[in-house]
Amino acid sequence: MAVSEQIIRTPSRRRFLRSAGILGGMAATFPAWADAFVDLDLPGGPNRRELTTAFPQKAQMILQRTRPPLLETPWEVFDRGVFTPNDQFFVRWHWAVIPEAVDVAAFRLTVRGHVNQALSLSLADLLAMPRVELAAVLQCSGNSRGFFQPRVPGGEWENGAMGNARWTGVRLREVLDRAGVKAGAVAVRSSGLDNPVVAGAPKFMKPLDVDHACDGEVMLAFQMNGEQLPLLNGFPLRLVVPGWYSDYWIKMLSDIEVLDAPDQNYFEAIGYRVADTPHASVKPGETGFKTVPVSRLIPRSFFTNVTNDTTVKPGAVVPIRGIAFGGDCGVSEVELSADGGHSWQKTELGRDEGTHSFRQWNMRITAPQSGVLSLQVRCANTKGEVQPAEPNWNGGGFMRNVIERVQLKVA
Ligand SMILES: Nc1nc2c(c(=O)[nH]1)N[C@H]1C(S)=C(S)[C@@H](COP(=O)(O)O)O[C@H]1N2
Ligand SMILES: [Mo]
Repeated sequence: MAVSEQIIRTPSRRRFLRSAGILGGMAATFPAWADAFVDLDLPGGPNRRELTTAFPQKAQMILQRTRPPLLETPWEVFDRGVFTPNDQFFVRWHWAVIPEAVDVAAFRLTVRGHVNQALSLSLADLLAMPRVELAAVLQCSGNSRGFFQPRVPGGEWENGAMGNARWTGVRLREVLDRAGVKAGAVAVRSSGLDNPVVAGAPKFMKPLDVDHACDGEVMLAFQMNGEQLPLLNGFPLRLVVPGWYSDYWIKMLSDIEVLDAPDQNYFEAIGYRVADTPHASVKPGETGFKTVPVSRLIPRSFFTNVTNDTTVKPGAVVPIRGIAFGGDCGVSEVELSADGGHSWQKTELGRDEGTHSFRQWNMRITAPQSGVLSLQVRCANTKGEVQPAEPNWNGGGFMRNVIERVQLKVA
């Protein structure tokens, strides 16, 4: 019980300022970011990244950028379980004006626009409403961008711009019902406490269709894995949009505007759009295609306990495991191929934590007597969508979901 007390009581504003103070002290602490380094093994490099513990409420993370912070989850974390710990959950912000502390007593969420009654809700108001909880994968649409060839600009992530958490909060639908959405409303646009660094630059915001916003799954979450949200993951409140890419999951959510016309802001009308083609794929240099906003997740699966650096003994029986997710629906099956994709064997699936969660998969494979053990893994979701054998390509580096491969040495 007492989530409300927990949120209101801890951390105190003073303690929070202290723990979050490092954000303000960035310039002063530079260049002492690194505790260690990691090699991301991306095509075309550069591959060396610093590992840092310099960010508040975060354990060791891969430093992709300092300001605004872009922190990737080290890959080993995904082998430890299907829930990604808060202190190693990835971080991505568009603009660098991010509050270093949020006063939970003064915090208000406004709900306005095409509604009968504009609202200004405190955290206590929200905490008094009925709660929902579900597990869901949060994945940046640019996750794995560093593998795009030819290379595209943007955060050169390996595969760690994703995570899975159990989210607790209140339904967006209930909040909208309180305000009373007027007839003719088409979209619900959310934004947070962060701001652009220069005047005239667009604030980060994203809309959902009214029907989607009211589907009963879209949630205003104040807890992640049973704890309050880390500041960098959106404390005190964030939107959770199960089955959709994370650009819709607005952090430090402070404003909800109901629109009576399609949203024309930059991040919907211009940014975060992809070709309306299979796998959002185009040819490098291609123009003139129709675009649509990045939206629902598509299936992916990964190896977590073996990499291209793994060596196995000749003839050994090797346990192979990983994680998968279905996208905007559940995982139907995860299959492994040890013969270049000619034949596929079903892996054993771990516990089902819910439609939108990571799911673990397991398999035992016998290594050959010499050479290499080449493996591929693919996920099919409950809609029958399967990962493609060929990587997609687009200029934004969005929506990669090609079948993953590893090559183990036998020696
Ligand atoms: N307020 C706010 N919310 C935001 C963003 C942002 O820049 N500002 N970035 C979005 C994008 S593109 C991603 S990938 C996720 C990252 O969430 P995380 O930092 O909790 O991993 O936040 C989303 N929500
Ligand atoms: Mo993102």
